[in-house]
Amino acid sequence: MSRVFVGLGSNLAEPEQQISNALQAIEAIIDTHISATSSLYVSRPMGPQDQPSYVNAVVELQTDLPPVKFLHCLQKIELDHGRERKAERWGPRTLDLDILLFSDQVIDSKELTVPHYGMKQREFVLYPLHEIASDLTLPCGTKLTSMLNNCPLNGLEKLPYK
Ligand code: A4P
Ligand code: MG
Repeated sequence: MSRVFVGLGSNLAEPEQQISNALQAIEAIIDTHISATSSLYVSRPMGPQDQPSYVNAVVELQTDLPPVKFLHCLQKIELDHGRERKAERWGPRTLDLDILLFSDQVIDSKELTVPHYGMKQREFVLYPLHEIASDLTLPCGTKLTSMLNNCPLNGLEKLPYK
């Protein structure tokens, strides 16, 4: 079993519902079980500013799948939920699922970079991650708490629990 963290993001077509549907779909991946889910957070768009705010969350799960196979399962869920890949970098999307951490593995292949390349700077990743795994340390030895201390909230807000 590998302990995995996945970041979820959406800013189109009822983002809260998108995240909730994605959680169900992740739980349905073979040999995979969600063990913790953060609150939902509203965040300012990173990248082009002429797009709606995002809803973000992070889940912890246990899986028996190898990393690339697990990535393909996530990509299928993105497509099943109306994700269209457009040319604009960091443009709006119905659903984005990023593998943040995969146990203590360091992966740098054409398809997959783990830990996720942007996670150390992104408030919409670090704060939800801290909510469910406050004592986490990255494979490089950096503590989550020290990354948080260097990461302003940038308007990030927790949504009320539904
Ligand atoms: N890939 C490599 N490593 C990974 C990984 N760890 N997890 C590859 C998932 N995929 C990984 O992804 C492009 C390729 O990355 C995939 O084919 C996969 O093989 P993509 O989902 O097609 O493209 P993308 O998501 O548009 O690009 P990118 O650069 O990954 O964007 P990000 O980093 O996902 O950022 N603002 C707010 N507030 N909240 C957000 O969640 N998200 C983005 C997208 C922009 N602005 C945002 C947010
Ligand atoms: Mg992505």
